[in-house]
Amino acid sequence: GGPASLSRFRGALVAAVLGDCVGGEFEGAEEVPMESVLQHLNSLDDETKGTGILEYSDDTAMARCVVQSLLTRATFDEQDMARRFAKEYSASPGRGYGSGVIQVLKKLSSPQLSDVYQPARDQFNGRGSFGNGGAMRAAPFALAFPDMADVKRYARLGAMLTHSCSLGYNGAVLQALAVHLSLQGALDLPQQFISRLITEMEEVEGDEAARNDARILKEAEKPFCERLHRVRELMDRSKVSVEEVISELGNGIAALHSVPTAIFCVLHCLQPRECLPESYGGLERTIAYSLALGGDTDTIACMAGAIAGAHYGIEAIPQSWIKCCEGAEDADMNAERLHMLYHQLSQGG
Ligand code: F2R
Ligand code: MG
Ligand code: MG
Repeated sequence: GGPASLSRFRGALVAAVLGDCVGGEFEGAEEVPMESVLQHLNSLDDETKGTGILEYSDDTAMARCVVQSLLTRATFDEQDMARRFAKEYSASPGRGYGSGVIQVLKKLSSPQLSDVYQPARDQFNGRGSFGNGGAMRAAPFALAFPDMADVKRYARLGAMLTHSCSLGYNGAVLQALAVHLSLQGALDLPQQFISRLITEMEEVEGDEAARNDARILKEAEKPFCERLHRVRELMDRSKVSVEEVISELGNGIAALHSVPTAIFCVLHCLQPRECLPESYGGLERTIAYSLALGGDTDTIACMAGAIAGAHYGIEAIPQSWIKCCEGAEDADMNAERLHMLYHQLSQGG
């Protein structure tokens, strides 16, 4: 489809859920042979194997809250979103949440709470979380707001409800920007896509809070920009091993060690790769490759899935995968509603 087509919205939201559901199998594994990934993905096609339904984790649980809040309020409403996070956690606490964020979600359910951003600020002795929990649920901001300034502003605020460290919330901004650009068809020109992201993140990481956090945590002056430069370098190499990707970009639970990695997965899989079946299209390649990196596989595949899904559209996603994943059909329906909201807002509504 053309820029911001319904197919791209559906692809983004559905592939994010698939990445989370199929990635859960390998989350935390140090090494994941591609053979095991392909076996896992093949089992989704084989009804006789009775894979059953793969459940979604915190990544999708929180993204669903973001979606419902944006659709109900038709804008960003921090009180409403915070309430939904807290309610969702208390209804289903066993979705594999990060060990720190649980404290925030419990505090958010208190009726006495006056500032919904305060619990996040109290995390990690006042430093705030740099985990990827803000980024893993950032895609819906790009699907609701057509204006890039809104995408940046609201992805940041939405993440700050749980992640007050700039290395956490700027990961969410980067992820939302990647989905925003992909929706416009920007992945047709991969070099320009990465340059655009670097230019935007130069500005985002230029603020004082970000510079301060980077200095305290002994990271590069603009950590996400530095990682995006590494992504560009890896893209230019004729051959890249999984080990090199992990050592240059990471595969961990920090936003800095997973959002640029997810972006790399999408870019690397725009073309067929020797290690992946020829029968796979780009979306299937992206998900499979994300899982083969090991580490935080559900979250990296979820974020890569959202960016890739916005590029390839819903038609690229195997029906058998959709049928196996909890929440995928809901995501498809919600994508249609977000598409309507996006186009209403783009007409000034
Ligand atoms: N939690 C997991 N996976 C662990 C295994 C779960 C297992 N399947 C189960 O069911 O038990 N996955 C999910 O967590 C990630 C998102 O985490 P989020 O929301 O960012 O949480 P949190 O707690 O804020 O941060 C995660 C960890 O990062 C470290 N950390 C963060 N900020 C820190 C700081 N300022 N100083 C020191 N450490 C910091 C801590 O270890 C946090 O616990 C996703 O992968 C999602 O899938
Ligand atoms: Mg998870
Ligand atoms: Mg994870």
